[in-house]
Amino acid sequence: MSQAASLQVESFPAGDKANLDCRSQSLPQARECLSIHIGQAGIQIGDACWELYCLEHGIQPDGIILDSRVDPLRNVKMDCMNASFDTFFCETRTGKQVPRALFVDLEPTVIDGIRTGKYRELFHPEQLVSGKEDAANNYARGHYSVGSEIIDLAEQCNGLQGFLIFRSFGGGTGSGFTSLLMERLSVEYSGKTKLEFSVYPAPRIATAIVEPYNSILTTHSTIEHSDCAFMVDNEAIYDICHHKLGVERPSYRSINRLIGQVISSLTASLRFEGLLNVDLIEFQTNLVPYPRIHFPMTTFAPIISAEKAYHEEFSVSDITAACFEPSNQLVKCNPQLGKYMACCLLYRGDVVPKDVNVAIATMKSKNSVQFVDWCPTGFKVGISRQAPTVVPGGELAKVQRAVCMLSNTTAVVEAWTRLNHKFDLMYAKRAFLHWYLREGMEDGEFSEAREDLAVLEKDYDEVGRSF
Ligand SMILES: Nc1nc2c(ncn2[C@@H]2O[C@H](COP(=O)(O)OP(=O)(O)OP(=O)(O)O)[C@@H](O)[C@H]2O)c(=O)[nH]1
Ligand SMILES: [Mg+2]
Repeated sequence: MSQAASLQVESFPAGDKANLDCRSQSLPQARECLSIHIGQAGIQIGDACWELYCLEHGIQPDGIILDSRVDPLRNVKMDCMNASFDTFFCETRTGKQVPRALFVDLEPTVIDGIRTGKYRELFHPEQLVSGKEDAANNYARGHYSVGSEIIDLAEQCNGLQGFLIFRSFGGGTGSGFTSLLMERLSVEYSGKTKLEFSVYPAPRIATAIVEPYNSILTTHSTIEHSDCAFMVDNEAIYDICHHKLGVERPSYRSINRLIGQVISSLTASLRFEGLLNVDLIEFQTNLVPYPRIHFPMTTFAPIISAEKAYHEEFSVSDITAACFEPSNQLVKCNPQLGKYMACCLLYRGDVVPKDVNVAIATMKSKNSVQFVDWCPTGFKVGISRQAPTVVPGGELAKVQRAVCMLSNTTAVVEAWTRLNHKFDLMYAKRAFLHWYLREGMEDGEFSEAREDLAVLEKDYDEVGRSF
């Protein structure tokens, strides 16, 4: 339950374990991304993401690419020439596609779900790393060979671009283990981009009362190691699934499928080629004006259930406008209370630049979209030709076009303020603190982390202030 404070991440020795030889077959400058899925939330979201990536690229659960010439049952429209998915998958000598991914947990049950699930043959067993049950009770004793597995994956790349890290802020593993791993990655792979997809705790779905502690401790220790963190707030997504997709009591499965869809849009530019394809890494450069102000808000549209979609058509203007509606946000906060520093729109599917320009001009003319004084009212746009794919049997409708907006707005400070307040209520009474102290943490680490978060609130306040 507490932060995995003293867990060791094995340092990364130059290991050359006999492994798959799956270097990118194509160009020498291939820009591979390694995904690391940590703890229950990270792993289950990973499951949803890789399922969708496979469907999008026509890869079967056993890693073999469906070929329309030999397989008339193929229902995925995939344009092989436009796919550059070797950034996310590596091909073995036998022609099997293996995700460039690592799943890590301190206990085995969640990863066992992957080991026995539909996609069990997709992953190499060494990519699924879990601690032994007996070690799970005492994180301090945990010692895993995660480091060497990362080296193996990195060695299979021609030009490693960076890491995508998936985890929850609230879980012990998601917070504690990730902090340690990010530190190590900064040392061993300095200069490589590290992007995070982090689940922000939601009171209605939170499983542990100590989540505010874990969240603040991990934010403090990772803030200087992470280049950009996309927060997904379970409460916001729960509401989207409930209100927009008509799911009465959304499960993690529904929530994760929606998150998967959003992450697929974010990473589409890295996995498909295209003229107006702007790299996620390039977006991130535009999104982060100061190193610490790196928590963009994510919005997705259209979010519509399969039943309703038959009656509705969504134009580029419709979906662009929907990105400015709070009900489409993946984090609960009121953008009207803040100012934008940067705004990126990632379209996919049947979208032409002319329509995008019109839609953006309309949004700019509205008073509700306010930018900070020091930043031009710039929108950065990317278009990926590949329309979204949906998981068969899922709630989300198949649409011709979709957009994901990443905006760095000072309004997200609301999410931090909320969390800080929850931390303060417990910390004032020193509630649950003994669990952490028993693991070897010190009281000072709590006050230091909390002070850092207070500074973060001030930072946001400052960047939003007029000259
Ligand atoms: N979106 C989403 N959130 C999840 C999922 N599983 C857990 N969470 C959230 O993650 C937080 C709990 O952290 P976990 O990821 O379960 O914990 P962990 O990283 O495995 O760490 P331990 O405490 O060591 O088990 C809570 O806020 C949960 O609501 C999931 O599949 N999807
Ligand atoms: Mg867990």
